[in-house]
Amino acid sequence: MDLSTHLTGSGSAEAITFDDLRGLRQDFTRFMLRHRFGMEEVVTKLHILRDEFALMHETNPIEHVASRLKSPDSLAEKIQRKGADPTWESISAAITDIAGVRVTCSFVSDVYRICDLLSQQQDVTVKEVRDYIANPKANGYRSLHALVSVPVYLSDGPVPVGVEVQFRTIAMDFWASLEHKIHYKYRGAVPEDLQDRLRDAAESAHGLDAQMEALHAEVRSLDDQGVSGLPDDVRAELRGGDDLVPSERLLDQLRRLAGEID
Ligand code: 0O2
Repeated sequence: MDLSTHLTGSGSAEAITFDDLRGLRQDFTRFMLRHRFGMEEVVTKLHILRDEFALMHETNPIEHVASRLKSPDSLAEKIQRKGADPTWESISAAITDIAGVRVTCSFVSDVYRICDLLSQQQDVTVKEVRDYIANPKANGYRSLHALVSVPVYLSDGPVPVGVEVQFRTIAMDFWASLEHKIHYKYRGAVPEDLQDRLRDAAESAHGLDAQMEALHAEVRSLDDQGVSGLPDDVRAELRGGDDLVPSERLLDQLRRLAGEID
């Protein structure tokens, strides 16, 4: 598929016909549809994992799964910025997040665990992993990105489709959505002072993740030692229930517990 034949016809912009435009629109629809199907395949896989954890295990490492197809405007901007050749194949290769899935997890260890569980599936091919948790971006951005390919079975056979899966904790997601809003508000030219504060906030979010992970590990080891008799609501909260932010109530309960264990 070569976009340039549609875009320039016989070499000049004036040569575009309605048939060219119709063809281009059809090709674009087909192109985006494939990415939507690929995205839906990955979302289904993650929902299966989430539901299995929820029904069969006491903990659920997946908090939330969201997905989005890149908008035509955002896609056009990125094609231009990356200087991709005007063919569908080149665009697919250069723009890896046309189909995007975001998985929010409770703890950093869950982020890596769910990424592994998805990556190990037989029909998932991992093209690249970008670990912005181990190597955060200069602005403080943290997330684990897996660029995967999944087969989509169309009427004329299977086609591999690339999907970018972003795995993050709730704290990372909170930070990233705020940074995204600020970035757009200032159209990329974020004032230095705000950039510094965002970097500080990213470090605080990272600190919170580390604290939560440590608490979680401690409680798991208590469970492994067979310590019983914790009130149900405390167990639920410590096991990563609905409330993942360490509320005052949770901290009080922990203090109480610490006293009891001493
Ligand atoms: P949207 O609105 O989510 O679609 P790049 O060249 O940096 O634009 P690339 O090379 O495709 O992107 O890969 P990268 O760096 O892994 O980024 C892909 C996506 O990750 C971005 O898509 C964002 O969703 C997210 N991301 C990466 N860096 C940042 C960051 O610093 N802050 C935030 N908030 N998100 C980030 P888009 O197209 O930028 O945005």
